[in-house]
Amino acid sequence: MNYELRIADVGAGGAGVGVNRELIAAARAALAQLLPGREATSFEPLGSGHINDTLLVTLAAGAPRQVVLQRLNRAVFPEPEKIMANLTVLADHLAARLAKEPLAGADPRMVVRPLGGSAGHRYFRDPGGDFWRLITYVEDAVHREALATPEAAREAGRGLGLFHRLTADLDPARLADTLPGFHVAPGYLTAYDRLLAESKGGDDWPGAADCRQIIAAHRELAGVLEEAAGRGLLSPRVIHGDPRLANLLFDRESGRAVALVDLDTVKPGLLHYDLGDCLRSCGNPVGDDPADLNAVRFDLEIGRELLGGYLTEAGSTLSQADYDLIYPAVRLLAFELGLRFFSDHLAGDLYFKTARPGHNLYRALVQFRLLASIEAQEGEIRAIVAAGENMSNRKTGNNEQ
Ligand code: GN1
Repeated sequence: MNYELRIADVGAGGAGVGVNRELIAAARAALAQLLPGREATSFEPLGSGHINDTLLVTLAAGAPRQVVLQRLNRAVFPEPEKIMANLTVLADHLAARLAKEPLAGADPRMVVRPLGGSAGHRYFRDPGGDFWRLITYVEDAVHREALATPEAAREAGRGLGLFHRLTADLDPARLADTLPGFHVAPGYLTAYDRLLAESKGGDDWPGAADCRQIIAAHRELAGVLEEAAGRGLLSPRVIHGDPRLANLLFDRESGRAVALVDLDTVKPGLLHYDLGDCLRSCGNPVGDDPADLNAVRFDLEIGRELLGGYLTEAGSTLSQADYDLIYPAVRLLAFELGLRFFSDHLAGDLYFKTARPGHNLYRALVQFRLLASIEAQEGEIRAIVAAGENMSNRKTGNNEQ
């Protein structure tokens, strides 16, 4: 099955040891369908996604010179047509907003569009049933392994805030739910319970008992956002769904936030899943897959700057309940991702790509360390949120709350 191919095995330009020739050949065939007549000079692996296979394609001549070609993981995204429709709705909306306020701090490169094919058919299904699509490559932009300076952390937050602010007037009902159940945390708990009952053996590995114990102690946390939504405190908005550090792009020269990429999970959802995930991911300076588990922690300085940057863009769209739920959301998102990794370990590593046996178990332990660090600093994180709320209210003149 094609999903066993690892993008990391693919050499730039299709040459060299470890080249995954099958992927390159399939990519060439897809490109010929999507951009007939355009020759590719190289295919290079792009990004560090755990789900899709992503290639940066350089074309021999003409414009654009570089495009992103992706083979979607059909086990995760069984209805790719919905994703393509969402991408177009989002790109059109962002382009219209940017045209209305060209000087508002947003970069035109944030509009990532489906390319190739003809309208309505901007994808290609290969003979094996895999789904390929082409999208805009965001030029002169880089992603960061870590947020090493306060400015970088602020920009990361501003990037997500911009996305939320500019989509605040896009009716979420215009977007399809590309991945039902995604980021509905109680569902992950139900799936976990089922896997544990079926027990395929992954629950006796070193570290697995710790995971089970942590999950047992946090069961009540899973419902925190859905319950708030049930009480009418939160309502669906347009969310990105995966605003981890690797999906934020910064201008190569100025370091300003340029775009949020990996838009397959854009859908109607609760904003706090985004904000919690961004804080969780960016706030851990050693990343989601560090060499040393003991180095994992939530960094308050990054959290403060990131939230500050976020609020400069999106603060005016937040209610009192939104602010109150920021700390629970950061805590939840570290827990949720740990639960998802551990569940995939129990299932036999079916969902997230892995580099070695036990990889998903290790990733789960990383998130649970992060969870512990977040909980140990609850008072400090709540104080950062309160300070951000005051600052934002002062700026918008909203002092009643
Ligand atoms: C997956 O595709 P990628 O690697 O950006 C996952 C996210 C997780 C992330 C953890 C559709 O994202 O939810 O937070 O791995 N995406 C999906 O690294 O499940």
